[in-house]
Amino acid sequence: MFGKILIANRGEIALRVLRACKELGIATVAVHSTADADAMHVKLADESVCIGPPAAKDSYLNIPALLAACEITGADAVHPGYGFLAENARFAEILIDHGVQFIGPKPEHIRIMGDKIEAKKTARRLGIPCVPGSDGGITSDEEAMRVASEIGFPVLVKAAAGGGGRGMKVARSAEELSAALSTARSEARAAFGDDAVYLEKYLGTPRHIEIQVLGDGKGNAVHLGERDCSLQRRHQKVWEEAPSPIITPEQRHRIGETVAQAMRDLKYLGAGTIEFLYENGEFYFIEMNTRIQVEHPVTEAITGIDLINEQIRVAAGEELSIRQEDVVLNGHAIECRVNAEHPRTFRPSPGKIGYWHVPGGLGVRVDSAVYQGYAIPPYYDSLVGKLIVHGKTRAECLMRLRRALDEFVVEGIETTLPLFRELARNEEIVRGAYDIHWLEHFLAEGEPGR
Ligand code: MV4
Repeated sequence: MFGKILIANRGEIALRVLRACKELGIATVAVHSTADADAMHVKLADESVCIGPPAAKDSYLNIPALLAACEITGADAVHPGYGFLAENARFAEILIDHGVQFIGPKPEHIRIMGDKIEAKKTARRLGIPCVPGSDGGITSDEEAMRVASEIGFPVLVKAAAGGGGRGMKVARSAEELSAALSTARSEARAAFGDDAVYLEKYLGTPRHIEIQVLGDGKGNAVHLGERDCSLQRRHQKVWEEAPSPIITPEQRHRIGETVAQAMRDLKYLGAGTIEFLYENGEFYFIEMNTRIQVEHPVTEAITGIDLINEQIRVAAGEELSIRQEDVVLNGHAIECRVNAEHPRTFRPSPGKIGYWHVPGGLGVRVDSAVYQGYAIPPYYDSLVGKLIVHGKTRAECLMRLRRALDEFVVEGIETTLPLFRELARNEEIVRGAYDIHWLEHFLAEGEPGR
């Protein structure tokens, strides 16, 4: 097992990793920018190293500074959290070349899944159902037209280097296809320096459902059920829940087994998420994330499995603590991402937190790295905390969520808490009747001029 782990991140996920390290008896190193000198992860770590100025590109993304911090402190592994360098295959390789373990998947798997065309080819080869579309990249208008007439309009042009909603263009008819291709291509070239694109059937009203997996890199892998992350705004998840209110145990078993077997065949190492769109009873693979995700606590709540602990242990060469037959899904969990933003306009609201009171009690977890009197810096994402609520049934979970939201007090900054108080009481949300467009429609309804 590792003796000392450097946590190459900040905020609540840095704390989450710290806690797992402490429970494993592993020493911790925090790194921070000059803007984060008084951040909670710095206070709670055994040691800390300042790695640069506020801008992430000069600090949390600064690979030479992180390598130096490993060298100075004698850390033998790095946990990247999510975001920043978590899905940078080159970073993983560089660490390994310097004798430092990367707590995450093998670099080759990070690289494959980072290229959405390669990811889809790999998924298809492994027997995972995919959205109908081109077999690889599209190299001409004629090829695009041929694929589109096979699958039918509307179609979606996606950038190979994209993901998370960047670099997509819909073509509703043959007339729109050529323009969609060239726009997607030039946007992708500008944004990613790579203009490779591919084509998919456009699904109109799907849900976003993702499966959590864990692998030991030696051919053992398990799935931990799904999360429904359909409630998003501008490709930012807002509310996530597990299990999905619309998936049957049979569907869960079938897609879960397919995905787990694929990860065994790949000899996947660490935590991963396979993202699907779900429409009319069918799952369609879109992307794979090779990192721990923000919403991992809902899976922890219903499985009782400590995902960060598993990530660390398998990275150190140990076996998974669980076999598939030991995985039992228990009750229902919902996570709300509480952001320092105006609850309707989503304008960022950094600044000093006044009164801070978090809810507690049975089935309530708050993952946060802020504290009363802490000034949220304007340089990073606006997440101030995640409220995760667990209950025996979805109804109990929703009741507990309403109670917990009413207990939560944050003064001094604006937060999205009022939005969650509305959502937790909304009749369609309570029924589980929502798709990937529901939240944006809901938010647009109160807007003037609509
Ligand atoms: C799609 C789609 C419809 N059809 N692919 C957006 C983010 C990226 N991960 C994939 N995305 C989508 N891919 C096909 N073939 C609709 C979306 C999409 C979306 C997906 C998940 C959650 C929210 C979304 C919001 C808008 C569009």
